[in-house]
Amino acid sequence: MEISSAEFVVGAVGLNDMPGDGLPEVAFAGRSNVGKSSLINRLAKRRNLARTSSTPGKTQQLNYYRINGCLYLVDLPGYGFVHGGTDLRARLGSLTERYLTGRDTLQAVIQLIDARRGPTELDHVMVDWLRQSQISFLLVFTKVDKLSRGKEKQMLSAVESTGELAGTEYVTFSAVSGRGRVDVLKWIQQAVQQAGGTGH
Ligand SMILES: Nc1nc2c(ncn2[C@@H]2O[C@H](COP(=O)(O)OP(=O)(O)OP(=O)(O)O)[C@@H](O)[C@H]2O)c(=O)[nH]1
Ligand SMILES: [Mg+2]
Repeated sequence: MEISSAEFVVGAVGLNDMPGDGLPEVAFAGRSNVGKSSLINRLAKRRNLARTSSTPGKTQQLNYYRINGCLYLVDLPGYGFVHGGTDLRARLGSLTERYLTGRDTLQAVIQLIDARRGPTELDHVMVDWLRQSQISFLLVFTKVDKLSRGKEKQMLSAVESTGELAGTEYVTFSAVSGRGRVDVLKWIQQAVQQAGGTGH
């Protein structure tokens, strides 16, 4: 899949703001500052489609981007920074939680993890929850340009060996070099096709 058109549609602050046209949606989840907006920009080859910031917690609404007129990429608010509390629900924010549990058109989730830190406790909670909810998901390890190949291997083999995330599909990605971009796009296309859309 190649992205030929990408446009911002709405920054949803409530369920009623979300599009009602039934197009399939792929959502981007992960802690604040992990690189969700940067990934969307890189996929679309657009520098400023999604707003990025070095200040964590910048994206506080669900930002919808229509891709090729046939699907939405949804940039979710980052978790773990602005929202306090101990449970996932509280830390995700209630709108995101309601979106993830109740949105019929949500087809798949791209779960971002900072490659330098590896998965956090909350990342594990998210993945457990995605599995339980039977939502198809892809792990994307971001900012791999900031890691030596050796450190990267170490992190990935730790992930592979520690049970919970072993065997999970993943892509290593850099918004700086574009590494992993094609693989993420392929995965999105597949996810949308399985859902009955075309991705073209
Ligand atoms: N070196 C490097 N920096 C990155 C990469 N991806 C994102 N960044 C930087 O990390 C910071 C946060 O990126 P964003 O894309 O805004 O992160 P976000 O997940 O959308 O953050 P919130 O909207 O706050 O949840 C920015 O300064 C980006 O330039 C990457 O792959 N490599
Ligand atoms: Mg963002």
